Amino acid sequence: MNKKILFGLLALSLMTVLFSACRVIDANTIPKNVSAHMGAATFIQTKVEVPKGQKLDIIDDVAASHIIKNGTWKGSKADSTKEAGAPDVNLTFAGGDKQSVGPFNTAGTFELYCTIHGGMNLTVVVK
Ligand SMILES: [Cu+2]
Repeated sequence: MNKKILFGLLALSLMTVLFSACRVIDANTIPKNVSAHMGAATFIQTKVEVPKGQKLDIIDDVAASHIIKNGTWKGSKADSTKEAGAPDVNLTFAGGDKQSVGPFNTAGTFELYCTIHGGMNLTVVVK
């Protein structure tokens, strides 16, 4: 009988230690990446602001493929110029997926474009 009580007390103290080790973290205090959403053939918002040192989440909201690289569409011509200080971007999206770019460690304006869809540009302003 005493052994059972002792075991019970041990289990209780162990559980107390385990539970107190779990901290509740407010989700709002975790820094979130800025996100840019993509539709079938466009960026939903064509300009995003990213705080210096942070990453950018690119989210494909639909079942369309996209290949996102450094550069921009100038009319019907793709210009794959990568600005100084821009992170290397070469991401293939299959549809309904999310990938991160960066971190953007240099302040400035950086252009990203989709090689599949003409005119599909995103301007990233890093401050
Ligand atoms: Cu695209």
